[in-house]
Amino acid sequence: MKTSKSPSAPFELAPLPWKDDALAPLVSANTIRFHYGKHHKGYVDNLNRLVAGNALSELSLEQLVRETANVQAQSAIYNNAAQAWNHDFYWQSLNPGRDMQPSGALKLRIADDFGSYDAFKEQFTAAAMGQFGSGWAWLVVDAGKLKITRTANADTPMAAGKSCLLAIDVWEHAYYLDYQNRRADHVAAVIENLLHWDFAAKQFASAQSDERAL
Ligand code: MN3
Repeated sequence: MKTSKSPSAPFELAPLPWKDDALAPLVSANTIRFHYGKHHKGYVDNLNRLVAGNALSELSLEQLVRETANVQAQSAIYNNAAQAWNHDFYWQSLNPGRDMQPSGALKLRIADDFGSYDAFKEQFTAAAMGQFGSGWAWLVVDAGKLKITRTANADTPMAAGKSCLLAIDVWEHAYYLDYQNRRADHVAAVIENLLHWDFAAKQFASAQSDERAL
């Protein structure tokens, strides 16, 4: 956790958790270089410009997203802050090791809340495919249960207090260089091969301890 912020750039572009070719060929290094180096960086740079000299720059990124959600006058700050947070989260949701599967407590809860791992994958795919235009598909904990949800544009379940476990970016910039318009092929590649179940398990454990603390 940072304790002091740079006045000109209070929000930082966190490094990727793996090398830019780590997900290739399913997600190419070229896609990652544009997606992280141009799109994600663009959101962080815009955000820093928008909050320069503003008390909002003192907040953590998560606090800033929650503070500006649904505030019309701050929609530009919200959109860039939420996209900065969503992308940080998304990179961690992806795992260069292939074919990781849910395990332990999370595996049991997937069976309880979705019926089976296959049913979970079907619902996650349907959410990613059913998002019209730009947005995100999510695995979240909502009122103690695992749920699949989707959000449009920059919106994020985190703003509404839900605990996120995994995200899939379905903006075209996430897949167009590799798959052109074939979102289904990209989504299948991510869900079958790239989901970071150890990260999801860590998020799940922390969501449960947050709930016990309530
Ligand atoms: Mn994106």
